[in-house]
Amino acid sequence: MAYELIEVSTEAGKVGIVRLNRPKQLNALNEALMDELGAALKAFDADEAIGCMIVTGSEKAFAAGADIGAMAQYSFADAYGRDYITRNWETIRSIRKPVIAAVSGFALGGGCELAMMCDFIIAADNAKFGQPEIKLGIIPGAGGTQRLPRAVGKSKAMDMALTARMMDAQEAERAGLVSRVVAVDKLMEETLGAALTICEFSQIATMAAKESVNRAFESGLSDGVMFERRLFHALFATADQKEGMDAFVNKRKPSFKNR
Ligand code: CO8
Repeated sequence: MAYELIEVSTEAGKVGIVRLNRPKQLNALNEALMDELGAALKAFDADEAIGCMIVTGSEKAFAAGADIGAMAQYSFADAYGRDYITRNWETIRSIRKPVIAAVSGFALGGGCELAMMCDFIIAADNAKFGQPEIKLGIIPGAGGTQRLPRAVGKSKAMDMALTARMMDAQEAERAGLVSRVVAVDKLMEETLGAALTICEFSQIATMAAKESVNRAFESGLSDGVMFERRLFHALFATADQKEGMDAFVNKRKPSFKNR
């Protein structure tokens, strides 16, 4: 598929990279871009050689939100009845391999929500996160009122959703929204390092780890722990578990085959 609004590349044949590419609109997210993003991530997910994906933007903007110009004249019938805007936003949640958001600059509204739909966020020191939808007479529509409180707690999430203030990278790290903050010129190097590390492990195990951590947000503790236990048990049926433990016992580097 030829892409117009994203750039797609790979690193070392193992890491799939999607760069949002609407620079004049600060990577505002429209239907066509979300279709392309979903298609690219699904293609990487289906490619056995790819072990991890990165979604990133430009230095100035990861994404400044859903495309306000496109939405401005939508009616309720367009938004709800015809499912404009929301139709293709959840594709990223169906991706089974790890997806890292590398965020530089603005991650606002749908941009912040997109970053939160990734498995973890590595932020450049110039990153700014926010849910400013209230200024437009709407509220977040892609998980901002749900994933943000789970990440940073009710008080900060309310503060951001109700006052529209932005959170800088340092505050986002303190609050638990992002896993690391790095200098802006080191963002891709650091994120690729994390992605390549993930690629060294068994894909089956990394998918199971992702699925199990995500389950923590969908279930009570006992159910979540039982879900984890079952996946843990299941991994003893893989060749990669034998390989990983044999390599440790024999003091050698493991070579996982995703089997
Ligand atoms: N949509 C469309 N165009 C945008 C957007 C956007 N979200 N953000 C910026 N742009 C455009 C500007 O219109 C401008 O275009 P032009 O040059 O043609 O005038 C260009 O990008 C550059 O923007 P600025 O001149 O404003 O740049 P500044 O550096 O002065 O400001 C800001 C940068 C602070 C990011 C500012 O552009 C801004 O506030 N943008 C809007 C942020 C916002 O409100 N985001 C939330 C949008 S609503 C949303 O995301 C709802 C998500 C629901 C998803 C539901 C799916 C399930």
